[in-house]
Amino acid sequence: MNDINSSSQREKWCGHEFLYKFQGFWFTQIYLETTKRVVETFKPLPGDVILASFPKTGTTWLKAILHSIVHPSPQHQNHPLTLNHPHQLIPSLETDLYIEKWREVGGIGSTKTPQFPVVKDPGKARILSTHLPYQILGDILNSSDCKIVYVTRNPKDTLVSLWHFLRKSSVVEKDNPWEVEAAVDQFCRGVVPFEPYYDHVLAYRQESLNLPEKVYFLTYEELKENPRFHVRKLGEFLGCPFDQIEKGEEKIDEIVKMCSFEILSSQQVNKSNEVPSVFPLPYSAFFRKGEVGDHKNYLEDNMIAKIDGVTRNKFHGCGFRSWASAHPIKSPSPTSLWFAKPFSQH
Ligand code: PAP
Repeated sequence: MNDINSSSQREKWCGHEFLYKFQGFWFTQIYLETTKRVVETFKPLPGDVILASFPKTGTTWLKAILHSIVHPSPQHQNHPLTLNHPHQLIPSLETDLYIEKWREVGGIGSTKTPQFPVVKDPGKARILSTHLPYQILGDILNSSDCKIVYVTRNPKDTLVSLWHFLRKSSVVEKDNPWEVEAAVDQFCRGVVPFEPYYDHVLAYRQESLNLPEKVYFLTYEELKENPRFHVRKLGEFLGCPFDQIEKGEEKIDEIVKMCSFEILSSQQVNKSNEVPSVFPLPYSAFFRKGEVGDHKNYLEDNMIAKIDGVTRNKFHGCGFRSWASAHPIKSPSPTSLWFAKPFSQH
């Protein structure tokens, strides 16, 4: 294993934490190690479904939806989503598999290979999630006939969600809180774990335009606005079309309802204070408000203007119009043409 302190550019983040740069993206120390290990050894299986996202953009919600589509369940007490947190049903590549599982066989430096989940039912896809950017994982994902679902979210709501989440964790120390001004500044500079956010989004977006049959790209806001549409389209995309099953329309309604914030966040398992993984936060921390536009309650006007400026510059012409206030743009970014199609192209 490389000596990360000498091999990577590093920058102070919050508390006593440093971030390390790897292939253009920032990681905490443990995620730097695990990311390198993923790059060295991970091979998706044909038929795998990889849920990719920047943190706090809708991962938990999509986990619930994808699991429900691939493993349809009758609506009763023993529904998997009443017994398990969505993160228990769909493991994260870099956290659950490459940190947790490797720990079981002696740590990430161990040469022993841990047991990763296998496809138990040959008729069903294996679903894994990742926060790793396409710039790092793309060649690996393209080496197999797997499918990718990518979800993203308004950067301001993403940042506010992340800020709340991390302030609950031991990463942020009580005597050295992560102030919102610092969070905005770091987000805009692209120095937050798994950042730059904008590069993360744009690369998956580009790939979804190049290979729409391989990459399904959607936003949190679109999913809020029309969950039925996306559940139906995701069913088609994953080879589980609802029009070919009995009572398909009712099934869509059931999935939308079961995976809604109101129903999921009220499940006992999702209110639990149990800490599920190496990440020092309980299951309940993955459900906060689940609203669009909550940043307005936390960000001052100047902070909103600062993020909007970066968003306009990076996403100009990409179809994210509602994510930054209207403002004349002097120099359109060269990525302008990438987002000519609306998101819901599928
Ligand atoms: P992760 O990347 O750490 O897994 P992720 O699930 O992407 O986190 O993001 C959590 C956000 O999704 C929270 O947003 P908030 O802080 O703005 O409230 C969480 O409340 C929201 N969320 C979780 N489940 C749902 C759901 N079923 N519907 C809508 N939003 C949800």
